[in-house]
Amino acid sequence: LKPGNDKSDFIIDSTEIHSSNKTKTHFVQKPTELNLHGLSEEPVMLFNSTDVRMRRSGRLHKIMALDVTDRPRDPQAIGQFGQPAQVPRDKEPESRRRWGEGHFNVFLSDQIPVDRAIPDTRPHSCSESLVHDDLPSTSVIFCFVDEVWSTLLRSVHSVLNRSPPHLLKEVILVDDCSTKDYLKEQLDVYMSQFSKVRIIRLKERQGLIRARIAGADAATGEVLTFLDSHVECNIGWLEPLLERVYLDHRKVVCPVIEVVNDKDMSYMLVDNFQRGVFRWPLVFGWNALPEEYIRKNQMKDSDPIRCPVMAGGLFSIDKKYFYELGSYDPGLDVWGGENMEISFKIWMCGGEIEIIPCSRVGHIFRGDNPYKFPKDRVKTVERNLARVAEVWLDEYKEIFYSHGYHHLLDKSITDIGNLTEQIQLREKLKCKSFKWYLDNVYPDLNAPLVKADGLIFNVGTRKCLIFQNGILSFDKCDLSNKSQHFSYTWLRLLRHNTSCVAPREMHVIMEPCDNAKPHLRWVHKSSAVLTEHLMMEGHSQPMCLEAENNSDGILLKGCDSINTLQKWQFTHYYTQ
Ligand code: UD2
Ligand code: MN
Repeated sequence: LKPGNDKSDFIIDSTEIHSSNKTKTHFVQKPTELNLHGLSEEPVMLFNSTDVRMRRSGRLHKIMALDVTDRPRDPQAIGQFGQPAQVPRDKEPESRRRWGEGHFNVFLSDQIPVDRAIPDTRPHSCSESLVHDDLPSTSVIFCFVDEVWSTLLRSVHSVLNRSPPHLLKEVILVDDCSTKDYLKEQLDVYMSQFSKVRIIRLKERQGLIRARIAGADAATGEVLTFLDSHVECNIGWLEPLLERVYLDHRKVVCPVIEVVNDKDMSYMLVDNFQRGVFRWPLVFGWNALPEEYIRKNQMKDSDPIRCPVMAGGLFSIDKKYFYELGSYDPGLDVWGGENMEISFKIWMCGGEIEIIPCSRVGHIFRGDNPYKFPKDRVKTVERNLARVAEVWLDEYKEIFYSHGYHHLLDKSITDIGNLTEQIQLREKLKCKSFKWYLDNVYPDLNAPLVKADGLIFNVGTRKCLIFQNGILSFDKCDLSNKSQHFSYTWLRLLRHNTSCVAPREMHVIMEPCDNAKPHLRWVHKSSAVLTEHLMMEGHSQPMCLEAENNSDGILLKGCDSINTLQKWQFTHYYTQ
């Protein structure tokens, strides 16, 4: 995660978090009186939702704006009320030196009270929202490896101080085999003052995915709430999440992730109406709901926002449902991709993902991972993503591989491990197709199945390519003739049904298509000079397909940018 140049522009890998320049001018509001009186008998549809299946019908009350830090012990402390903290001049070298301990301003974090107050950034209407009085309890699970002491403590305190006690079953700290001494005995001693906090220690480094599974296995609450170990839960954060799970156990809900600034540790609110999406190749990102959509649906800033994918770190899920879904793919290592996996799984197998604007949690976005990857970082993440693509993306996985991941198709380079169980799980759960997901959950993603298709027209001969009786040749163009239909795939194959155009000495033949075979790849439309050519990929001497003028044959010749016999056009192009 890489912070951008200024507060308003955070880049997370190619992910943007939009955050407003201004920190809110009014800070913590007085907590609304613990309001258990405004009970209503009417089962009101909450959060403007039209799609909830009521499970139970407890009584309703206002969200407990519980915040024992509202009147902090030390109002003058640095960073208090979520305000920006400043490193004194003479401490700058120390602050710089300690940056690497967490890839954020560890020096400042250590100065700021572990139970500081932060501004209540919820939309105004949230204080009026109602929740049921028989919500399920939750186990909050923090997985960590080598987390900075003060941020880990601040995360835990924010949960203990701002969660209604009867809803907080326990806080589980899963230590993913940290190497730091202070995370051992010292942490045990510190946490022993809180009866709800339990520490689980993994004997070997498992990575955050298997660490979360270990935490879930140990949890006794009805709902699992996963959090990163460098967060600050805001006022009233928990009830709106649990309310949604209560209304429908297949809703998986995320708080709005706000920004705890990595440089000055200020608490910054983010723009409304942001939803989690992905871009190719499965890169998580934020995307603002279109104004038009907000207007048409008369959305309030407190309404849940349906998300094609979740960011990954912070969410609540019904515990039984988590296991029904087969938890996470335990074959995912260390970090990355599990957010895609669980998101596709949830939507395609009958659930939903929402961001709940009345629930807000600050998170420190860090420019780098402050822990070591047991194996190469890039390779680990790529491998995780390939597992997800293989299990969930159906024919669309080609789009993923085409975005810089061709090498993952070569089994001799990357072993992505066994996927049998994951594939069986998908069958057992009778999950829908990725096409269904695209059509219904993320219709605005541009995901054509091929780059181009139709006839392949040769500019020089004005004829079209035809594959008939096992022979590739030319004929008069005829769109109704299926033998003239080809597609240019994401992996750059020239495909006709299951056969693909392949070079054979100075000619071409048709071979069974195989995405892992580089010799079947043709470069088309991606070179400035050879605009309409079909050039063999990966040759030092550029070789292009050329129509033989007299014989209707096809040759492989040295590329020539002006020779029209080497220029080819498909009927339809779906990408530039
Ligand atoms: C985001 C998610 C994160 C996770 C990740 C993709 C948010 C705010 N964060 O990246 O939760 O979904 O994308 O995988 O949505 N950890 C371990 N063992 C490890 C590595 C990490 O326990 O081997 C812990 C780590 O200490 C932290 C949590 O897992 O508490 C998430 O790691 P991160 O903060 O480095 O991930 P982040 O926020 O960059
Ligand atoms: Mn994080």
